[in-house]
Amino acid sequence: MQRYSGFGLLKHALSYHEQWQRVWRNPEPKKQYDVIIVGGGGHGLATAYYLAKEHGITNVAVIEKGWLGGGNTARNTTIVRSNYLWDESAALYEHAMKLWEGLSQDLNYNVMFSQRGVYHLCHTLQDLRDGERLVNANLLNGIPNEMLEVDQLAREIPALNCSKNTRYPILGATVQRRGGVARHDAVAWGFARAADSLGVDLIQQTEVTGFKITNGVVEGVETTRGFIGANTVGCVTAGNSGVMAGYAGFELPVESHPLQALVSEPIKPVLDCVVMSNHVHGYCSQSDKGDLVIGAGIDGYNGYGQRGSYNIIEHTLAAIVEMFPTFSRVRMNRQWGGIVDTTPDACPIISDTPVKGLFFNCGWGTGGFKATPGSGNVFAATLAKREAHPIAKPFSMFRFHNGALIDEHGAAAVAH
Ligand code: FAD
Ligand code: PYC
Repeated sequence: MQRYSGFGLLKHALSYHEQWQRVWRNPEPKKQYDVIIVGGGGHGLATAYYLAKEHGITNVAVIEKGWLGGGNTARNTTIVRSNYLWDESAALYEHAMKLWEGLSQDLNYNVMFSQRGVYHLCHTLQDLRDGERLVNANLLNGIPNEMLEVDQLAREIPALNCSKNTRYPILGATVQRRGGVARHDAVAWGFARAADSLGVDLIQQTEVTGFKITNGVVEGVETTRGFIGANTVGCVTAGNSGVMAGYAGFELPVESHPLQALVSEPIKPVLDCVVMSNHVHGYCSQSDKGDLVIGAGIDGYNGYGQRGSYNIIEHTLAAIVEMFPTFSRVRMNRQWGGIVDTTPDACPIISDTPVKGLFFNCGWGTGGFKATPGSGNVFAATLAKREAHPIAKPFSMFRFHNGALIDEHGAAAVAH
């Protein structure tokens, strides 16, 4: 992998970009690969990277219909945490958290992972009980999490309105101090660069339009640039996963919904952590540029448009102003939407399928960014061995046949 010295950076800065080397190649697709990954978001790119790095499988293509990271990966609000309730999901997200903690070094690329703490506010007695249950469940799994009383919370987050004179006064909070944020597009770029340097072909502007399946076995993908063969195909297409399953002739229990976010004009540092409230329903952090990064729940309707409705923005901002009254005078700069694929138990699908050799990694809904390295890591092992990685095993799509659901609607934190 290419490494730049300080002098190298200076030279490139003074060359006005003209002599900058491409960070990854732009190869023509080969006729046949050992593995094809459909979808060049963070999860697809991480899968390709770990296939090459940990399993020595380098004859791999990532096929992306747009540009790398242009889906939910670069549209999300970058919250990373591993405080999930059930053992299966706690293991999955904690696996990811441990990878995040060494990711910049591993990729030799600064993904700006900042463990600034993620707070979940409690506004009712039930919130407090749920919070305590979550903290205890996490501690049993060796995942540090804490319960805070409101006085302590007010000291830690001065901008938060902890007075009793609000519609739903804050009574306490949980805090996962190892949680935080990362720079989303740097995550895509870091994985892309590292995978490319190990020999993975990153094929952009190429849409997969179907699968070639003979006698129930996948043989490759039909694309807008023709057929590309592979006996192992991993589909990592987030909000488009239902469509992709349709191409393969089966149904997935996923619904595609818009999920919106917005950022404000940049302001001076005022919030050095992530604050989420399920109850008034909004969350906020502050980016290194100074923007307030804000979001809430999904738009209730199904759709594939990367936008959303005004009423969600209105409710979200009402919640933010209730939590942080001083933000009422801050102007919003931008709003956008992504398409998230939600499942009935708010947990992902990392699974083989009724088609031999075809695997799906999807259903991350509103919360897959935090899982990116862990998801790629266990999916790569699943593809390489053609057998579910132990952490991935509970997330089989067939749990919706046998009823072994893992209900994480509470810990998913963002309503859906
Ligand atoms: P994507 O990044 O969407 O990648 C899928 C790729 O597949 C896309 O690039 C797409 O173009 C490509 N594709 C689709 N169909 C085809 C095809 N036919 N052929 C070729 N390519 C195809 N998660 C968190 O953990 N924390 C958060 O704070 C958070 N906030 C969010 C806020 C918003 C507004 C949104 C929308 C999501 C948020 N999420 C969050 C969820 C998170 O963004 C996703 O779960 C995660 O990024 C999914 O990554 P991915 O790589 O699976 O999908
Ligand atoms: O999963 O933590 C999360 C999250 C926050 C915002 C959107 N998803």
